[in-house]
Amino acid sequence: MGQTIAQKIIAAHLVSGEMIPGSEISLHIDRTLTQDATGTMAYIEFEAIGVDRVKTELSVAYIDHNTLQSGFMNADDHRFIRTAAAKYGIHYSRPGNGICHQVNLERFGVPGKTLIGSDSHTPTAGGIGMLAFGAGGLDVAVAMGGGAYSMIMPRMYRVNLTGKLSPWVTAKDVSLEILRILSVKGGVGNIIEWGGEGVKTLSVPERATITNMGAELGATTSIFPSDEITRKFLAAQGRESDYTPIFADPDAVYDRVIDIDLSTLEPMAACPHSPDNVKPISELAGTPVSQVCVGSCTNSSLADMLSVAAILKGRQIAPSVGMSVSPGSKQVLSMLSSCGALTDMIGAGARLLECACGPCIGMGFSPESAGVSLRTFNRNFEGRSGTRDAKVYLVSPQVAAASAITGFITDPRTLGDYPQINMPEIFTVDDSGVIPPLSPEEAKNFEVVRGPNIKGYPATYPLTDEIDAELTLKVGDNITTDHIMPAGAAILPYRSNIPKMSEFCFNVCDPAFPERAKKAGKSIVVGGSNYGQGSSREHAALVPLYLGVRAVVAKSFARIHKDNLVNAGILPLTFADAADYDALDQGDELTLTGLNEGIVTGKVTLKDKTKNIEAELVCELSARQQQIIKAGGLLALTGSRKAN
Ligand code: MIC
Ligand code: SF4
Repeated sequence: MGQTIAQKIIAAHLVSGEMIPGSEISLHIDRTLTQDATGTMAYIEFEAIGVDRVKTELSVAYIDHNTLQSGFMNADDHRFIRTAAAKYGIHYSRPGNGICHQVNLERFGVPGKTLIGSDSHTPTAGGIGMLAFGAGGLDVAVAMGGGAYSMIMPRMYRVNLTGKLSPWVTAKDVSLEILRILSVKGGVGNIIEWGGEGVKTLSVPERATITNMGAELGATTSIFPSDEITRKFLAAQGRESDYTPIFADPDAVYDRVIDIDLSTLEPMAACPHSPDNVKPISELAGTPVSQVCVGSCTNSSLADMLSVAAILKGRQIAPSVGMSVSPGSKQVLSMLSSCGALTDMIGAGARLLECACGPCIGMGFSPESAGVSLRTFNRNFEGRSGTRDAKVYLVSPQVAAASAITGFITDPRTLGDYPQINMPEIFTVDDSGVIPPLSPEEAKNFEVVRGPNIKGYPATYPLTDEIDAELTLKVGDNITTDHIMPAGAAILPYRSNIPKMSEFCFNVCDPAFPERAKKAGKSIVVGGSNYGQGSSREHAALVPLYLGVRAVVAKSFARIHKDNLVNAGILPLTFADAADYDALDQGDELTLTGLNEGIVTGKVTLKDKTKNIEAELVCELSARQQQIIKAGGLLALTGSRKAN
């Protein structure tokens, strides 16, 4: 039987397990990436594992999220990451060099290799044919130490593309179309492979926009074939020798095939507050806009920026609109500057921000009260922009630029002919923003520098047979990690300071939660379906752990968050009968019984002592995860193995 692209790469990296969907496999990881908001914790964990030097073929530490530096905290964290990178054999991409996923695509991505990154959008590299996964910091630390990365063998979905995008319709619209079809939970447990004749019409950056937003589907990852277009992109980056062709076999079998005819798509937007709330721009046209942001790891390539510049050229942004432009990398910015496109953008009134995540993660440029913000980003969760009542729409760079000019949501097709965009044959390569590590000899006497903001890993708890705890919080469906552990300029500087971060836990849902949880000492959180969707931030598990959360009972979990809960030693449980969710209320006294056996058999009983009722729960853990939970988390397990 033929194989899919992902099955070929998995087979070549399989360390243990069988490639049967639903069973656990472990993969050898060739490369890792971290960013600074998750990186401090990842390197604290790497140090705790106690390996002297990374064992991967390449590991890169990027600084791109926490670049605002209002106070010493972020700068101290950058110094910690820079010195840890130098000592442990990791390349350091300094602030200003660009957003991790964009720089990885340009300078490091290699078809056919495996990559894990402590950022949920790591699958962006699937645009260049890499098998790339978002993971918690601890899983990345383990991979840097030479350990395998475990996951449930995903099912294979194929999206078959035919036709060609019409002028003004873009890869972003393809991402929005698949979100419309599958929803934010439709990708859970699946790898999405893109294929068909239509693929040949998409450039590598366009493919990367699509694989990037596969994270919003909850997909394990997304991947494109590595073909002639990939080869040309690598050649333009001076890296043709990194090219290997990879295609699915013609008789590869998929669990589901979705057909999209590119020529039928039109410009679209994801409306507030979910990436799958998709509507055609034609239905939204005329809505007044107060802010437009171009950039993020989804849409910050040179091609994206050049099209925005071409639309803005010779025009002015509407007086009511504030527009930001954050090029994805130093390469993009310097090429925009040398070809004059930057002048066209700032001439039109756009504000140039640095090559970083910026407004995407609420690091500045928050919209005005109740403002309508059009963003070329990938997430529009409530409050993520930093303005609680803002309404964020996710759109293509073309829709963003057209709307910035008019001040209203605008169908760019009304602007007339699509401007001519000339892509260079060769990109300007300057890798001086990436600092290589010290040699093992030099590293011996080199000190990693920690600032006072770095507080270490919270206390962990080995599994007990019974957990008696209060239900301190009940939340609904599709709770994101931005609900559990919000980001933004005020909170992100404390990513290495869990006690301080805990003050903000679940703030979007219930600001009284941290105090209540602390008072309860031990607690259980109840959630709906797709609990923990979105980011890979393990802080959404570590902070609840610090606040005493011992178990989360939900209708279903998002993949990375479930892994992070297990790694933190928090028990993830699901309702055998989803209707039992309705019977539970905040404040109920709960008991989980028979846990030692339950984690093995998969059956756990929940007693609600307040209401005197019982519910059957499901505990779906692999044998490896059972060991982790018993020990009280992956770090505790690693420590106990070292001690024996
Ligand atoms: C995000 O887009 O939410 C982030 C910030 O990049 C996160 C990582 C983080 O929380 O640091 C992600 O996507 O994993
Ligand atoms: Fe950065 Fe936004 Fe991409 Fe996350 S989604 S990596 S915050 S640009």
